[in-house]
Amino acid sequence: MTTTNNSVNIDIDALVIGAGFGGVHQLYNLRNLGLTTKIFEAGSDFGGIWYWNCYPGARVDSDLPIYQLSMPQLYKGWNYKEKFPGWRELREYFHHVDKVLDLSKDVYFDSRVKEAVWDEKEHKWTVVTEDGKVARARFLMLCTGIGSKYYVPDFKGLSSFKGICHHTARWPQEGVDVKGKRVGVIGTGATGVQVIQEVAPDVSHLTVFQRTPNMALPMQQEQVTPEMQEKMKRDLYPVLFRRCRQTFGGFTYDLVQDKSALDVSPEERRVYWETLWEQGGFRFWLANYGDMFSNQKVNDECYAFWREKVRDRLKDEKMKEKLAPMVAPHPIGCKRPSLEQRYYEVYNQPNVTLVDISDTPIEEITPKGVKTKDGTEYEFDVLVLATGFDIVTGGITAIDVKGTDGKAIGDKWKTDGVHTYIGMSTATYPNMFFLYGPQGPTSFSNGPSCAELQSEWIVNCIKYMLDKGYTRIEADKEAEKQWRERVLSFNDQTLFPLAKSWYMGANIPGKKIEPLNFTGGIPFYTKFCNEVVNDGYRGFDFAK
Ligand code: NA7
Repeated sequence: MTTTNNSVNIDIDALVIGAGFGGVHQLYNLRNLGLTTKIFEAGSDFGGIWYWNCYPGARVDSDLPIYQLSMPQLYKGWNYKEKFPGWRELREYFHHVDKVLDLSKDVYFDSRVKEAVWDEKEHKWTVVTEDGKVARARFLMLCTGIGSKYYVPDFKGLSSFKGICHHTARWPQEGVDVKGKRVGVIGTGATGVQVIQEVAPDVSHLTVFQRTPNMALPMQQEQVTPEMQEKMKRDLYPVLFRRCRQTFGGFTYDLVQDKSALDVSPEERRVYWETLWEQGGFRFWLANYGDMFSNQKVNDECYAFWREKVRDRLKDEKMKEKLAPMVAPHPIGCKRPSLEQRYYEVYNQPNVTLVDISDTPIEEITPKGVKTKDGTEYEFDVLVLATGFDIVTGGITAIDVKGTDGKAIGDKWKTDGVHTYIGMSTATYPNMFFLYGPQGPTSFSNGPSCAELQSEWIVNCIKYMLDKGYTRIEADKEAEKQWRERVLSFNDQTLFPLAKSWYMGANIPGKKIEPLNFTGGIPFYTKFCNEVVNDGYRGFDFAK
């Protein structure tokens, strides 16, 4: 229920929603432009996704050092403990950012925005939170991230469950003791894989409900020392952060674009793939031959390699077929792979059951646990819903954002499909920008790389407006139509449409099936955005 909060009623230059990477970058840089800027953040602390996702095993899939902002004043005073840091470290990182950039004074926490309405007369947004805070602002920045709206399937009887049940994105901040408990996990996406491998050593029995096997890749986690990082900071960090702007996914490694996997001998391919496997992380995905994403034959070869590696680690023949089937359920790499550390060994444990719900779907949740269509009831003390998010668009459409025609953005995109101009702006919603959102290079990217480059573009655009005395900017309808066509045509040349994935909006019943990301990679995207600027912000209309 909405309560009023008359103590906060502000008139400012820019209102940022969200205090994750994108939000803090915006706050700092807009303030540096001389704009009065505030953040409304739904959580009680910084971190965005890392505030909410404190489930067992939550950690990032980007490797050292690139999962941080590239500002020297930040990285100089910061060292991670692990190559792939977990949620606790990431929260500490955000506290470091807060301290160095002096952010807290401009952030309202526990402030979930419910609506934003454009005022055409004043060229301003009025933004209201659930607890009644009001901000009037010239510019509105939606830094809501890709995973701020979690998704719970409409399971019959869910509320009847008598044990402990949480979605991973609403895991209690104080944690849940799973030691010696009977635990069920529904979902084997990136999150499910992390939970499963983390809790497996502690529970009395683990039951995994899998609909589609995750084509998980080896993380190759390492502990890292401050000495190692200090040395890298001197010699390498600037180069590595620059490199992130030059690669398809904003990582330090890149797809092989100059040849097909089929141009080289099977032996050369094998050697390359073994190297990627050993180096770990997303390399088998985003440093592979680029035509893995467009050529079915290449994709089949990649899958065969992956399947052999996984099957080698499993003892039971039935488990091999469930987790790494002979026939791939979808092209490898076209659903988000998880990075795993000991995931497959979990299924060699005698106290682990894998229920294939593509064969026997979940019928209902009962007071004791989960009942499947074949009548079996699995009993639990703890039930984990690792069922994902209304991803990429959900954080934006959850807010009742009304533009020049008074239509809510969610309704508009639902009917017409997602329309944006260069993934940062949309027609009829003037002076509103979003980053790390739809139709950008978002979901194949290292988060901070993508957020930073979009944030910088937006800040430069606002600087341009201030210099020219403009108070209004709006994306042109024809320009955004063309950008949508570009997004669709890039995607049509890939195998992504063949997978029922959240990249295509296919994980949420009723959501329009369409590519939510630009699949042309960061260098192409950046070049296009720069051309827009060089052509005097082609595709945008300005007014005073
Ligand atoms: P994902 O990748 O969307 O995974 C959700 C999982 O839940 C996936 O295994 C789904 O099976 C399963 N699921 C979804 N709905 C149901 C129903 N109704 N019944 C049974 N199982 C279901 O979300 P994650 O949280 O793992 O990852 C999200 C991303 O956020 C992550 O990749 C990062 O980039 C950030 P399916 O595969 O659809 O058959």
